[in-house]
Amino acid sequence: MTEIRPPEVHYPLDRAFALEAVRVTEAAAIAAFAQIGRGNEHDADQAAVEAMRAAFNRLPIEGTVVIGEGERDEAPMLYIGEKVGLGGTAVDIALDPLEGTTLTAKQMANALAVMAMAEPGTMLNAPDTYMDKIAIGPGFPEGLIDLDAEPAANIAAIARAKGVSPTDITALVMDRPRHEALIAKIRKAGAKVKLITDGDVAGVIETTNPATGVDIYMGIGGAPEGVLAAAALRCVGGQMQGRLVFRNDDEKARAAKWGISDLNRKYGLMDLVAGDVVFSATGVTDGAMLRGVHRDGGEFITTESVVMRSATGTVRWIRARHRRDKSV
Ligand code: VTB
Repeated sequence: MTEIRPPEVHYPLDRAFALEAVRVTEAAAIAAFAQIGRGNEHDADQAAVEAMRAAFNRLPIEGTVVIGEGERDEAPMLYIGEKVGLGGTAVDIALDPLEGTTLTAKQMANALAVMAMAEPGTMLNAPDTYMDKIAIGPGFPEGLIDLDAEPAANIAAIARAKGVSPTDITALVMDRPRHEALIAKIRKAGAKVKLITDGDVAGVIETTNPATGVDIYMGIGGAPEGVLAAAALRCVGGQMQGRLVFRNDDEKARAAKWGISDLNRKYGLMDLVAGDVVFSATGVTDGAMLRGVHRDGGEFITTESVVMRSATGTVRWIRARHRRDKSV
């Protein structure tokens, strides 16, 4: 007699946790809400970190933080290597409970709570250094842009691919003295520059949304933020390259500690996040992509989040109404 077996069930982790993921970033964003506009970056960050950690610890995962708040000796919570969750499916986690602490403290646009969960061992264990990044949204021929090409060449390539003039192209760059030459080159190439003060995870994601008018992200931001942005692009589509930038030998030693041997390596999107991944972001302050946390009426708090899966490319926007008198 043939044995009857149930069909093999392949239930990938990012499918199982796509809707759980949003609770984690919602919790961090709601906790940061009370700190919006209060000029206190430390308290804003701490509130988000504590809430995010508590939310992770309610999930049936065996999570390992690979991109976190810092190394164990400098971050009391959600440090790199910390284990979170109730136990269950093994996942690696990249997180930034408050991407834009200054934006939150000053009540400026685009602060987010973000995190990505991926199959173990598939996200770059980026040290807390800088990363030179270039990114574009989906729909372009593979290999269109190159981190090592001149800005004018990248701008010309994207203009050609879009069938427009370089003068119609907008590049998003962080407003930093280190980008003076880059900004000048972009403008010389004819393109416009949109400057942001912080929050380059949201900045990279802007390239994927035609409504923002941003065609390309360029410049040096945080390396951990680079991995988080890559997780989003893996889901929504797009191209990205990055290379770690070190300011001193101590930073190089940190990279070595996380197993990076080629310090000059140019990472492609799949090198930054190789496995199936789920990415979730909740708006803290109102922004280009997401509305921030608001208190609508006396007892409700509203949040807006986006959750994406790389396996299917599904992008879900989730607007939630939370009762203030009940826990998240
Ligand atoms: C960025 C940005 C962050 O740090 O990666 C940036 O996304 C890089 O560092 O929001 P510098 O501030 O030194 O340029 C933030 O602005 C702050 O963490």
